[in-house]
Order: sequence, then C-alpha cells, then structure tokens
Amino acid sequence: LRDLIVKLGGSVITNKAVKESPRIDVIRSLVGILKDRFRVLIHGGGSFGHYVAYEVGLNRRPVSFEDALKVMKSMDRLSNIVLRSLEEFNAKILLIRPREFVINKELRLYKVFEDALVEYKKRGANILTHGDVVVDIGKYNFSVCSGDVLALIFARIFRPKAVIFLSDVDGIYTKDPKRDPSAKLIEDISGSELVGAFEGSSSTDVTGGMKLKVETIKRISEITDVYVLNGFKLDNLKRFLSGDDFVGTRIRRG
Ligand code: ATP
Ligand code: IP8
Repeated sequence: LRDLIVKLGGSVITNKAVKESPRIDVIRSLVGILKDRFRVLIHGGGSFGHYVAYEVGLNRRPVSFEDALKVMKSMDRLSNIVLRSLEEFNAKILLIRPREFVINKELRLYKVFEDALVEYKKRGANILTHGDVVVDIGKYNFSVCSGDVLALIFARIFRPKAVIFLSDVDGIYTKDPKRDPSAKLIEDISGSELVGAFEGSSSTDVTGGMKLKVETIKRISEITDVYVLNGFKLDNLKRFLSGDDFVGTRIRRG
C-alpha cells in the first residue's frame, strides 16, 4: 500500500503520563517503515499539546492569544522532532500547520482554506501536519483541531487508497480495552455499522474523545477505507503494508 494518509497517535509517539516526553526510538522506527508509503503524515498531541492545552484550559474556556501560543509552541517542539526524523531518512516533505488554514466555531471545524493544499497535491507534495490550536470565532477565541479531523480534511482533498490510524492498542474495540477485559477487537466492519457497534457496548467508560474519534473515522470511511492498528507492533504494521495478514480494525468504505 502506498499514497496513504497516516495518523501517528499521540499515545504512540509520546508517553502521555509525563509532560513533553517524546518516544524518539518509536518515532524513528515508524518513520523508517512509513517513509515511502504516505502522501500525508499527521501526528497527534500526546503529552505535548494535550498537556499544555489542559494547563491553559483550552476547549473548556476562552483562552488568550498568549496561552494559545504556549500550546502551539508545544506542538512545534513535537512536530520538529518528527520532521527531524523524516529528514534523517531523507524524506521530501513539507510541514504545514493547521493554525494557518483552519478556523473553528464553538469547538467544531468551521472553515478550511484548502486552495493551497489542493495545489500542493497537484504538484506531488508530501505533507506533514499535526493536531493544533486554531482560531475559534465562537466564544472560546481558540480551540483544538485534532489530528483525527485533519485526517478527514486531507482525505477529502487527497482521496487516498486508505487512511491509517496508529494508536497504543490493536484497533477499535467494543469497549475500552484498557479498562474492560471483556472488550472485543472489532476486526472488520463497514463505516455505516461502526458507530452502532461501538455505542452498542454496555461500557460507560468510553470517553467523549473516543466517541468523537469513531464518528470522525465513520465520516472518513464515506471517502475511503480506514484501518486502526497498533503503532507499537512494527512487524504487524509491515505485514499490513505489504498486503499480508495483520491484526487491527478495518473499516470498509460505505
Ligand atoms: P492523540 O489524541 O494524542 O493523538 P491517540 O490518537 O493516540 O492520541 P487516544 O485519544 O489516546 O489516541 O485514544 C487511544 C486510547 O483510547 C487507547 O489507549 C484506549 O485505551 C482508549 N479507548 C477507549 N475506548 C476505546 C475503544 N472502544 N477502542 C479502542 N480504544 C479505546
Ligand atoms: O492529539 C491535539 O491533536 P490530537 C492537538 O490529534 C492539541 O487530538 C493542540 C492538543
């Protein structure tokens, strides 16, 4: 598989328990495996963006420019690490930050200035981007544009063969696998069935975060196939990329 959109979850590339702790070796290994496979590489915030976002109250109350900038700078530190790793492998890639082309309203995506992205695509550019803080024209001043939403934005523009999400568990389960041992991995499902399978579980542990992620994945599956795989299981990822048997969740288009 080539020309993919890949989202590196913050739970994979950082240690979420410790502020601003990147997993450099994991980043390097993933970049090495993925470098010739993607058109768009997206990464999440993990213990960078999310940590500082929590400190300043982003998405919970209106924040000042100064506080928004703190979160942006934290994301820049992480994206610079990912970029450096890509450059070590000589990848030709352009870093584009959502704060420059996305506007939210009341915490939701409102407007994407996509003309430049479309032109980059036509010219064969490979793009690195990441979950970010963007202007919010509602009452919050600024809010988060997640890497998951970016995967949807870029899927609309790039129309890839598939979108891959890498997280710290094997895929999407019926319930949170870290909290509920009865959680079952959903292996193969159509986009239209996905939200039902997930909400249908009796779990009350499921966060709004995961629900939003699943809803975003459902919308991406209207455009292309989506796969959720474990970003720590590198041999499994390689098998997937070469078309062999793999463990994970496949969300079929439609
Ligand atoms: P980031 O937003 O920083 O990029 P991420 O995309 O890597 O992070 P999280 O938002 O941390 O991922 O979501 C992954 C976590 O969601 C897993 O560690 C898992 O424990 C939890 N989770 C909750 N419910 C489920 C579920 N039904 N299936 C899979 N994971 C779930
Ligand atoms: O980790 C969040 O992106 P995500 C980015 O993809 C910030 O949800 C700034 C918290």
